[in-house]
Amino acid sequence: MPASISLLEDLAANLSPGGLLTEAGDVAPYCTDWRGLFHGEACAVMRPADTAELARAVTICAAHGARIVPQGGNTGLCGGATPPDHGLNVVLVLSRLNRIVSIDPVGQTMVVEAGVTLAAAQNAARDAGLMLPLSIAAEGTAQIGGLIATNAGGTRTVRYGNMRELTLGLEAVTADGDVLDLMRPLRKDNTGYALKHLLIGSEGTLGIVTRAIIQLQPKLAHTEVALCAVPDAGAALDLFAALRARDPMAVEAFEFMSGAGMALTCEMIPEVGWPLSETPGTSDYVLIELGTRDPSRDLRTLMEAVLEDTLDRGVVIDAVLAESETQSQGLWRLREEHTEAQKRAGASIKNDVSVPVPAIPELIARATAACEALCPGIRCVPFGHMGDGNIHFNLVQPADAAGADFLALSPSLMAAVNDVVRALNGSFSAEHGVGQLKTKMMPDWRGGTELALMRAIRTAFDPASRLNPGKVLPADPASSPKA
Ligand code: 2HG
Ligand code: ZN
Repeated sequence: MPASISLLEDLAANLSPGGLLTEAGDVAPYCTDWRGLFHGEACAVMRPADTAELARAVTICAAHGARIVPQGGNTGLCGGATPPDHGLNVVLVLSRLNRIVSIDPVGQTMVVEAGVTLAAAQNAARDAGLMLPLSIAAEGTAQIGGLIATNAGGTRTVRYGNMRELTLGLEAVTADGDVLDLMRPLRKDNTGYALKHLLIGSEGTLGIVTRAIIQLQPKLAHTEVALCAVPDAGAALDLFAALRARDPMAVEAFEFMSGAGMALTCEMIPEVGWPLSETPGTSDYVLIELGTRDPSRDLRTLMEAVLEDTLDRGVVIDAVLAESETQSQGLWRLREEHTEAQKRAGASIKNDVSVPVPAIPELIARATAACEALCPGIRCVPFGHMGDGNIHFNLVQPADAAGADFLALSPSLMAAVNDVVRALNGSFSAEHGVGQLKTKMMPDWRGGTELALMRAIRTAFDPASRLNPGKVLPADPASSPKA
């Protein structure tokens, strides 16, 4: 829908220089997602410089009936930051809200604006002798506001929790342009409903996160990183149990990678290097990071003891321990490049699912069999956060198939995986959110009272559904369609 001149004039008059993009060529990059799967339309991109300016812009959009699509680093995988392909949409980019406001070394907290990248926030914490314990592959681009809006997880959730657990307070702008100040740096605050927790993970449908107080941790004194070859996912689970039995607090990350995923990563991105003697893909793999804050603690002995025991029992086939920071990074790269490698291999379907941790081997076995039956030649690449029960059960097109033909199978392949997930008491979206990719699945998985309450909450925050329209909740058949 074309924007009325007065909307753009009002926005231009209220945003500081460089704060409004209206040329089609400037707007276009903000109307598609990182994977190029979703495409939408917007009449403009707003880039406010601070909360006050952002709130003014939101008020103007409300007055003109324009819908707002907040966008952080645009690294999401469910189309949550891409505007719809119809209606009067404005993309709201937060990258100019990029200040690290303060760090409290005693409370070990950081006040940060929403547009700061995760890497910049991590570096600032590190410079202060602290640690921001959230790690994701896209941390150089992903922004704090988006991470809160999607309740991001990543590779350290097993030890520190998701973004929800790290967010002490936040500030958000509501659909009407009011500033909701929840910036309370408190670990204890039982004063009514926890609005902060409603906003976290709401994917920009309840408010736009503009600032936050993040709980930091003391810096690690040292870490040990190992890559292990294991016969299968069951053995990986056994290894996880063995590590946790020795010291649950030492496990900073425990990441599973199937042989197929590792082989694909080494094939698509050969510069990752391969540290084991076996050919990549011969077995499954686990990346372990142990960490301690005690400089005198000998983690190497702990790691070696667990590996010795599991090698003896045939739970681990082979292992390599990093001897330097560079080698640690090299081993991590084998894990972090999985997503990029799958992108390069052609069309892929993402199933970001979770099940109770002990059910992971069964999930992988049953879902693999179901997908192979539906699509011979399909490449199942389950990998991810085994310690959290969160597996990215991704599906890559057969090498000789057309991408479009493969994507046409998406509904049946996703249903096959999700049938297994449901049977195992899991979730169809563990980490990446619902976005626009999975709204249709909500009635089936979160129906009845749960969905009705979610709709009521959405209406309470944003009665006209103007914040991030078409995300999280499917259109309500009971109400008339909105603009
Ligand atoms: C990761 O764990 C991300 O690396 C992306 O959540 C996973 O590509 C994916 O599906
Ligand atoms: Zn993940």
